[in-house]
Order: sequence, then C-alpha cells, then structure tokens
Amino acid sequence: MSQPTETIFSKIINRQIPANIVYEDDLSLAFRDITPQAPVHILVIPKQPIPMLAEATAQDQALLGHLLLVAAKIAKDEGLDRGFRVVINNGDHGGQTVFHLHLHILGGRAMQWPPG
Ligand code: DGP
Repeated sequence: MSQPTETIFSKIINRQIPANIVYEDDLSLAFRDITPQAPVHILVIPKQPIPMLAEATAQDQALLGHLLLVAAKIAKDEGLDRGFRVVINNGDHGGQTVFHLHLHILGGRAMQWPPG
C-alpha cells in the first residue's frame, strides 16, 4: 500500500515548483489548490511526507492535531465565518490523487451533503 514519498507536494515544499502559499510554519505548509472546488480551496500539508492518513502512526498524533489547528486558523484568516469543510481523501476509493497527506479546506459557499 506504500506510495513513493516524493510527490509534487515535496516539490512545492522545496520551492522547486511555484504555489500560492498562504501559511507556513516548521511543521506545515498551506497553499491554494490548483483546481479549486470552492471560492476558497486551500491544502494544508505536513512537511514530513506521510503518504496518507491510514499510514499515520501514534508518533504523528501531535502533528495531525497541529494540521487541524492550522486549518482552523486559515479558515478564520480567510474570513470563512459562515463555516467551511475540511476533507482528507484517503486512498483510491477516497479519491486521493496525491500521495502526500493533505487536508482540503473548502469554503466560501454552502457545501452539499453527502459528498459524491
Ligand atoms: P486529492 O484528490 O485529495 O489527492 O487532492 C489533491 C489535490 O491537489 C487536488 O485537489 C489538486 C491539487 N494539486 C495537484 N497538483 C497540484 C499542484 O501542482 N499545485 C497545487 N497548488 N495543487 C495541486
């Protein structure tokens, strides 16, 4: 199930390819999605390349909590006071296409439920 740890997101972290970065700290990076599905669509990633949520371990517990708090801070900074959605796609059936763990922050419109 393991995927290669070098993905396009590693290249964004290393500034080998450009991205519209909105937030960075020692543990994480956030940038606007290249194919936005909502007026605000931002990806939050750990700098450490965990391929997917299912491969996170107990050692990643603090990091995973950190990513959620970063997502909440970014949503606030983006003015998403009416609400927003945080999505983690995991694996093939989860719709994951980039195998570097990432949280999608979606906002700026009312979301539908259930998702497709
Ligand atoms: P997922 O399907 O959950 O693995 O989402 C991957 C997302 O990554 C998808 O919404 C498009 C986005 N994406 C893919 N390549 C790039 C890129 O080079 N730059 C940016 N900013 N986003 C990308």
